[in-house]
Amino acid sequence: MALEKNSSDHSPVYVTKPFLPPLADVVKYLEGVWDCRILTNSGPLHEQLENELASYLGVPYISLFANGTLALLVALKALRLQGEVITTPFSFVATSEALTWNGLLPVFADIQEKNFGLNPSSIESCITPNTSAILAVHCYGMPSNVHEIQEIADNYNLKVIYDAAHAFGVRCCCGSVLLQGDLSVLSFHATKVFNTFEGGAIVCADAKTKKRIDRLKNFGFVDETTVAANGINAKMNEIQAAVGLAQLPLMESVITRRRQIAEMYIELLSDLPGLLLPDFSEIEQPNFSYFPIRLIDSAPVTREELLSFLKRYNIYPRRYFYPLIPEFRLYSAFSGPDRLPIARMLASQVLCLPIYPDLSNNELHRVCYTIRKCFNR
Ligand code: T4K
Repeated sequence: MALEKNSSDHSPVYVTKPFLPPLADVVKYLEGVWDCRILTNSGPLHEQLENELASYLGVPYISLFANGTLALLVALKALRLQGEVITTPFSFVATSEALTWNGLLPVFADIQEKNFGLNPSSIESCITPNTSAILAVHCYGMPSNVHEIQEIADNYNLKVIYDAAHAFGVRCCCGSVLLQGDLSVLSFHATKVFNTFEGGAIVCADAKTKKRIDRLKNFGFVDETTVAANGINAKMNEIQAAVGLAQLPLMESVITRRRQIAEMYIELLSDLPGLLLPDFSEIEQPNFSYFPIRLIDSAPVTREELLSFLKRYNIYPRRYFYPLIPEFRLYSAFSGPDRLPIARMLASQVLCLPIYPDLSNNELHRVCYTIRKCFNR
């Protein structure tokens, strides 16, 4: 593919732009809401979206939430965890915040270059008698080392929770990646592959667990007069569900367009020295939620130099995830980044390039042309 220089367009290109279904499709659902006046508390659209998502994702049970962070909070609560939880330093801060809000101690293990996920041997070295669980992230939608992690969990009697905020629709060798571990948590935030403006979900394997999760997200109510657990209000409302229902039928085309963009980036950037591109080839069904490139030592420019250069041309990639969570002052007491060499290296190298269905080929060429210009190529 020949790289086209498009100098006439200077409009901003952000790391992502939310996908939206046709407004008329959302309005059709909203007319029903206006008629029946059930706005929230497990209304008909909420129930319909749960059913349609379970079937689309190929999972047995799913509970919808107001956002992914509340879903994470409730997932950890539902498992009645205590003490220490081994987790990744290389994630959005919400992953650790969900632990500390539950009174749990995050213990940061190192990650690996291959999939940006927790390194099983580093997990093992962090286990103490107080460890109750592993909270791993399928970073950028790349499946974690699910078999090794489960083996460790089984050996030490630990629960496994996957923060699958980036992993909507991803399938690994054993089917949906959301079936791994005890619970998986999704985010449907505006910036995600599938969005309900704000939103999230917990995937679980059995009806009893779903019931517990559903009670926890509704203040712990069992019935009108009984509160059985220290719950919270984390329910998804009917407007969010309407957006989700209108969007779900379009997901195949959304992911296909994301794939095309990823393939074009690979074609247009793969010859640049010191620039490593993400490898989706071993993932059964990737979702291309992010496009993380890495600038290693042999690149002619640093990550920061490339970032400033692109910004001058109105292109705004993001350093997901920099700084590492334990480098935030709030978390520095938990564990020093000195025992996290790979995480620290990756946090200094990664730049997530714009990837979203509405990114035009012209915009993509502009991004690649500007990167090449910064590389003097
Ligand atoms: N676990 C993981 C691993 C996560 O990545 C996240 C969220 C969570 C848990 C928590 O899930 P939620 O509670 O959020 O459901 C964004 C998102 O706010 C956050 O959801 C996401 N991870 C994180 C990786 O990225 P920011 O601070 O980068 O967002 P922001 O506002 O700078 O948006 C990025 C770009 O997207 C903007 O430059 C423009 C574009 N944008 C954004 C929004 C919100 C739009 O065009 N329209 C919009 O409405 O955190």
